[in-house]
Amino acid sequence: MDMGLTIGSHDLHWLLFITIIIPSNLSENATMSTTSSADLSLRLHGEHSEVAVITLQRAKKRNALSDGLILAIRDTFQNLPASVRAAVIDGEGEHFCAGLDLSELQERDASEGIFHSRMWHQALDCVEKGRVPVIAALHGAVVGGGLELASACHIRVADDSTFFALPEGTRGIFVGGGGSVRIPKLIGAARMTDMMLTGRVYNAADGERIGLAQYLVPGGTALDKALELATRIATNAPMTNYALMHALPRIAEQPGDHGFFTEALISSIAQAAPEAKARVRAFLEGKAAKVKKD
Ligand code: 1HE
Repeated sequence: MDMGLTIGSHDLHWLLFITIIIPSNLSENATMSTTSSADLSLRLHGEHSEVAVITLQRAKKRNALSDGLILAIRDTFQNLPASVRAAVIDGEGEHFCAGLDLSELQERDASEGIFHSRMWHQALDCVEKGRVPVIAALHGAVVGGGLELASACHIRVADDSTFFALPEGTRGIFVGGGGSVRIPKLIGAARMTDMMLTGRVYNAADGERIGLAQYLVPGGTALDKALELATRIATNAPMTNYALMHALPRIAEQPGDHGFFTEALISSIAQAAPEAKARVRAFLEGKAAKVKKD
């Protein structure tokens, strides 16, 4: 049993008391508000409440990730309402996230340090390997654990105020929230090593160029773009989204021959779904959208 997965959670569950209020006359693109802890909110968007927007709300501390906030992220992604088919995560104020709450950084012995890191791993795993695709809407600082959180998402949209850094190197510590696994997959180990050794900061354009974000948008529009993408993703067949989140990353790490076989299995499961058959039939009958040049 990995005790680190539950450390400290018993006294922090109050942080995520979510009340969902369902208006009877929900119109298209309406926002369904929910309330939660002071540090995290969850709101539902769309005609069928199919998009969840999860907002870090510690602007005074630049959305620094306290243990309570990390556990609230875990609990929120584990307990998304059944209607939700895609999610967006953003941050209130001028920055997405300043990383680990350094005021909580304590002297830990090695085993306590492992448990703390494993708590982050479990929480961010709930983002990456949860039920629905997650889009990070980025602005301002995306640093340290903030970049680790963003890298657990499936798509990153950066507005032009965004900057990326891994100040762990200069603080005498190391990434502990899964960054050493996820960030090299985005930008390569050499670039991550440079960021940590030298404190290099990437601006939004360079961040997008090297792969820290897939979309670069004008200042103040990252949430709009993320919502647009999430709304579109929510219309995909659920099995396709599931395969992309759970099968593709595993296939990419398998030896080629194993990957081909896993691909054959998951593609046969996806195409056997009645929804997939209906979508293909709709195209053949001229009732579905063609692929268009942008
Ligand atoms: C914080 C934190 C924090 C701000 N923990 N309190 N992360 C870092 O090393 C980044 C540290 N933060 C910064 O470099 C800057 O704060 C920012 C570039 C993000 C924003 O600058 P600015 O000028 O807008 O804000 P500020 O005045 O520096 O901060 C406002 C308040 O937030 C201030 O507290 P106040 O009581 O004086 O108002 C700051 O102390 C507080 N604050 N960032 C705690 N991170 C799983 S391992 C992950 C390891 C890491 O993430 S290490 C990297 C940590």
